[in-house]
Order: sequence, then C-alpha cells, then structure tokens
Amino acid sequence: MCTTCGCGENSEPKMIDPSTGKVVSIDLTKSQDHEYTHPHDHDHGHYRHHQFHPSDASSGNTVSLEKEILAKNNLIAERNRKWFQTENILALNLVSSPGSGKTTLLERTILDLRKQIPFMVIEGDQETMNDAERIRATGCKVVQVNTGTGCHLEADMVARGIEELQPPKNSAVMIENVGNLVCPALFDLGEKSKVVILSVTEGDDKPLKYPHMFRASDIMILNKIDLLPHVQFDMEKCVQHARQVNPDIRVFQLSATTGEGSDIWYHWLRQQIVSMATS
Ligand SMILES: Nc1nc2c(ncn2[C@@H]2O[C@H](COP(=O)(O)OP(=O)(O)O)[C@@H](O)[C@H]2O)c(=O)[nH]1
Ligand SMILES: [Mg+2]
Ligand SMILES: [Zn+2]
Ligand SMILES: [Zn+2]
Repeated sequence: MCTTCGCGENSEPKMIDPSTGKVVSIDLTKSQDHEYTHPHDHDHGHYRHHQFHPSDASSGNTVSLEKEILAKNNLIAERNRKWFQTENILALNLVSSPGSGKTTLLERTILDLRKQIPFMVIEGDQETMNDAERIRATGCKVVQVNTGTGCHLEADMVARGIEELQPPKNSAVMIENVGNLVCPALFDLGEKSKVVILSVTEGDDKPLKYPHMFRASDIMILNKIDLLPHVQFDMEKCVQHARQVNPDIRVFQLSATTGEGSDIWYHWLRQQIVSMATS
C-alpha cells in the first residue's frame, strides 16, 4: 500500500498461475507468518527473518508509516536483487501509464528473442488475467498478480512470483507493473533497471510532469512511432525533457506493433544478459 495515494487499502492482492489456475493470496500484513521457500534448494532461507507489523510504525503517524512500508519493501527488494544476481537473471521492471504498450512490447520481444533469451513474466494489474493470457499465448511462463485497489507492485509480490516461476539461470524476468506513472516509481522490486514506456499519443511533456518515474528509469522506450504522422509529438523535445530530469537515461524509439526500431532494444537486452553472465 502507499500512504501517498492510499492505494491498496482493504484489498488482498492475489497471484494466479494461468497454466494451472492456482490462486495464491498475498496478504502483505501476514507475510511474516509465511515461510518463503527459495526457488532453488540453496540454504539461503533469506526470506524468513524479517517481520513487519503495520502497528510497528508509530500509530497515526503517516510519515513514519510510509517510511516503514518503504523500508520493508526495500529490504525484500534487496534480497530479490541479490538472488537475481547470483542466478545471473536479468530482471526488468516495465512501467508506464495504462495502454502505452507494455504487454504488446513483451509479446513481440518474447516471440522475436525466445531462441536467444529464456523469458519469464510477472504481470501486474489491479484486476483480470488478460495480460497473463496474452503472454501465455506466446508460450512463455507467466504469473498474474492482481493488486485489487493497489496501484503498484511490491517486492514481496515479485518474491512470490519468482517462487512460482522458478526462473532458470541466465534467463530474463520481465515484470509488467500496474499502469501508473506515479507510485511504481517509489517501489523497488529488486530489478536491474526500470524501463519506462511512453507512447507518442501521450504527449512529449510527460517526462516533466512525472519526473520521478523518468528519474528512476535507466531506459525510456518511446513506443508507437508508427503513429507519429497522426499525432502532435515532438520527438526531440521529449528526449530533451527526459534528459532534463535524468541526463543518463537511454532512449529507444520503436513500434511494438510493426517492429520498427526494435533492433536496438533487442541489442541492449542481449548485451544485458551477456554482462550479467560475465560480471
Ligand atoms: N499503433 C500502435 N499501437 C500500439 C503499439 N503498441 C501497443 N499498441 C496498442 O495500444 C493498446 C494498448 O497496448 P497494451 O500492450 O495493452 O498496453 P499496456 O496497457 O501498456 O500493456 C493496444 O490496442 C495495442 O494494440 C504500437 O507500437 N503502435
Ligand atoms: Mg498490459
Ligand atoms: Zn500504490
Ligand atoms: Zn498510488
């Protein structure tokens, strides 16, 4: 839950495996009772020790509650990150507003690169299995996390997703976050990078309006370039705006539906996998 926007109140996130229909309830307040089993049989046992009770935070103090929530999240995110590193798994957190093309980009990327990179997907949405079904249709292993009223994924949900998916060494775990350019910027999932997707129909000013997200991301994908002739969108200005909030951001311009421009994105993905294996 974010105390910022009050999301996630009175809702129980769930995880569904579309291939088996298995539903796992993710009650974050009860997670201290849950003995995490590691995806593989190493003796890490590292999910076990941290306990968190919302009541730990000084009662009625929103600022400290927010800090507690983020601290707990960061701890689990660090464990996820360490695990991804030891397994040489590239984890990317795809963030954007709804409809910018995250699922379409994943579908195309998986189909085009699956012979080179084994992909696994964690889908985040408030409701429905639609995106997980779309990913499953590509033949890729996927779980759907439904956050209910929650507007973002949390590290805990990704930890459960990993348990379910059991991604192999040297694979890529793609996490499609809930469509929202605000709160997912706050929550580290343990990913290597956040990849923000902005489509040309959303306006070139968005990096300035949602600076936190563009600052938190290593990559900006400008999607739907096939629509450029039909919309007012200044590509140069948009890149300039993104660099204004994040001078190091890398930009790929592509169309997830036609495939135009996707080579540079694919090249970057392959490079990431190679550099994980050699680092
Ligand atoms: N013209 C065009 N449409 C796209 C492109 N990428 C996605 N779309 C469309 O945008 C809509 C939302 O896409 P979706 O992948 O579901 O977005 P998500 O909500 O970010 O996962 C769908 O109708 C897609 O077909 C693109 O590159 N060009
Ligand atoms: Mg989607
Ligand atoms: Zn939220
Ligand atoms: Zn929110």
